[in-house]
Amino acid sequence: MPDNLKLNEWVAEMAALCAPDRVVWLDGSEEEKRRLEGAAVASGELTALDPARFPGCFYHRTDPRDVARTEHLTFICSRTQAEAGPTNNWLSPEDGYRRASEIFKGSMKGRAMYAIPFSMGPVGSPFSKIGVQLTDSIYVCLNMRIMTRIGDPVRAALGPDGDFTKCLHGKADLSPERRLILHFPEDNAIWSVGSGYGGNALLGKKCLSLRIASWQARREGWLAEHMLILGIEDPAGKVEYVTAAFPSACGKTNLAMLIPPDGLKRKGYKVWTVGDDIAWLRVGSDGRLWAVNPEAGFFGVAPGTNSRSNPNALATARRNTIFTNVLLGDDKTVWWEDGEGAPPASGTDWQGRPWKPGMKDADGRRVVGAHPNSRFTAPLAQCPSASPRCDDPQGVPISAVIFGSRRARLAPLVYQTFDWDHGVYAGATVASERMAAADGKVGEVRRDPMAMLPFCGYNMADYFTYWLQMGRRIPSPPKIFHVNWFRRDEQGRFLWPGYGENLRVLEWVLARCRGAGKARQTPIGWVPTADALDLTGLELPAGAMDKLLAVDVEAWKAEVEDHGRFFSRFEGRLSPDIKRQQALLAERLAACVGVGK
Ligand code: GTP
Ligand code: SPV
Ligand code: MN
Repeated sequence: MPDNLKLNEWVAEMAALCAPDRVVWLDGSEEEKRRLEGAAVASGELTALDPARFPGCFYHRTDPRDVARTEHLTFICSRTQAEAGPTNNWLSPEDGYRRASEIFKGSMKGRAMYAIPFSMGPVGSPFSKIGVQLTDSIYVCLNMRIMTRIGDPVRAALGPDGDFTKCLHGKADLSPERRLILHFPEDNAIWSVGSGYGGNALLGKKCLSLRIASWQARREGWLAEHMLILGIEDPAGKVEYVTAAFPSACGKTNLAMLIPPDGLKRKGYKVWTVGDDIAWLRVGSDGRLWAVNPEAGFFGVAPGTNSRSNPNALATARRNTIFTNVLLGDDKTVWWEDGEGAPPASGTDWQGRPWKPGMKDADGRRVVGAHPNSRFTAPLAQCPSASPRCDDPQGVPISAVIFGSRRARLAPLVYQTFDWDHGVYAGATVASERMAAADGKVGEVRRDPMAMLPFCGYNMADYFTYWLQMGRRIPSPPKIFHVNWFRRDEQGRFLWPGYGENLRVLEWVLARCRGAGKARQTPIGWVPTADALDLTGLELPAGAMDKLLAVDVEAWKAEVEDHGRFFSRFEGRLSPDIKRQQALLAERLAACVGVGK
């Protein structure tokens, strides 16, 4: 192995701080995997599942106070606060290092510190980024092994003087009072302490591939986004790719693994999964936008995953998978709400308490077995719809970029924006009901621009400006759309069946990219005409399609005012082109009082 002086010095320095018994370098081998699994089972960190029904699978429970990303404890430690912007928490680098050092100090005494060299993107690709994560958690090691490419090949690719993101992680005492997730973009470093939950602890994921990468991307001329990537193959064998940005727990994994609905089967579509959470986008030599998934696995939401909603996810997570905070059956199976089949007769819930089906709490409410944000970690290669292009260092060319969110009202099922700048505006004004993926009030609507509010590593006003500039740099830019699978009727029921049926919307999206697909012009963009989507075999209640495609002008006027309130947070830093888009939208709405409903 080539000696990387900078790496060795840094590891020595971090080991001096955390004081582990020993430092163990991960090589990425199968033998090493088995050794780590054995050690984790022996210590109780992991439980091996029934090998007949869940071969190679393990169960893990995090501390009940540590089951989601903690955004209020997540900081961008740029030199100036202005660089982090009003939507990020900020600490000066000095304060960040000092406060975290106090928690890290001596925290690994008596235990091992593992060093994980990992590559985001195929090993050795010029577009990939290398990180080295130090951690005292075997659970983290085994998850990183699934989610990223790790070990000796990465260390070899790093070479004697290659650059890498310095990622320090420690569990400490897991108390929220002593938890910090810190990003030092100028130092290319991440320090995370006091959490063992995925998004806080698997530092290759949100910390590196979005917060640090978005910062690097702006300097290097590309984009790091919270997006799925999928390919749609038509019967002639032509595959077109789209990316979609939806906030956490709003349907990326599901859309990325979509199975064509019965009514469209006759058309012979195939859907290929390239990624379900993160896309790195670059302008290709052909002038199009190209997307790479830097990850190698899925860290997917378990509840709601069943053979009707997402059979591909279920098949992917049948072996070699780590289940976190789901229900553990006494028969060494796992189960979750809206999962597959009947729950086990008895088990342990996500809080470590005995559980039986149908249990009620003191107030008569059903006690759930799995936490709403419980997850499975599974290798992408096991997905039946995994694209053969997943490891292609160039990635795949993108025809459409889709923004989406959970909105009970307002946003129609789908609309196409008029041009790139309008598309950026639609992305910048995404709002969604909060889900359980992060601590906070579930159901509350908040602005989540480009689904990146918790993940943009720099000032969001600059991020909008950068998106606008990118549009000028892509000779053949993708078209930009907005979707909403979550519109509800007066009784609060979903108007759209969603899941596989979403292919009907993607079909229209791709038709629009080719200059086909019927649409009417509305103030907010191009909306499908009532007969534009192929609804063969789909029984919708009478009037549902009209409600799904309605544009309520008065409600949109109020929405634009709210855009203004959100943008006012950015004061003098907001691009005039964003303000222009807002004025244009307001004008279009004003010009059509009462119409367009
Ligand atoms: P992160 O991994 O947190 O970034 O989330 P994600 O965007 O990948 O979310 P995921 O696909 O796991 O979806 C989370 C929840 O949305 C699950 O409860 C799904 O059942 C539900 N969901 C996904 N797609 C649809 C849909 O088309 N319609 C409806 N009604 N629900 C959906
Ligand atoms: C999300 O919350 O958007 C996730 C899960 O994809 S985590 O990795 O925890 O961020
Ligand atoms: Mn995500």
